Amino acid sequence: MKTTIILLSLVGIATLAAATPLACTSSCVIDAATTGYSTAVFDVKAGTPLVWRSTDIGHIQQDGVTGSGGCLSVPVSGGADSAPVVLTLAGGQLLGSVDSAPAEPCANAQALPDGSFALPYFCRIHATMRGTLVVSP
Ligand SMILES: [Cu+2]
Repeated sequence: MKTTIILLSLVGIATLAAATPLACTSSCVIDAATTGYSTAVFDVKAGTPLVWRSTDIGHIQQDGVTGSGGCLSVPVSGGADSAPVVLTLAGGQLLGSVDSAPAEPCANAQALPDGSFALPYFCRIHATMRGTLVVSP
């Protein structure tokens, strides 16, 4: 009984640690393939450049869960890296800039209690490819 409780406690700690990874602060890359993104939730520090890297064919990352428009539309050619994307926090909202273009508000972002923002995104070509960026201050 005691062993079971200890094991369950350890599993709980491991789960918590996995759910709160440190935010990426340099060389931030998300692999993109028709089978999906390399990580469903990617934590990135605001202001840190981020790229998608295709491991197979071309993809177009778009913020939101469907449709077009928003703060990000990021094409990547097969086997290449996308242009750098920078997400910033200003005026209580999340802003996105692709390839040094003027930053656009991310209307699809959701503010989290800790001051971070969660931004869902998907591939416009392959609708089953979905992920979420968590941008921390
Ligand atoms: Cu795709």
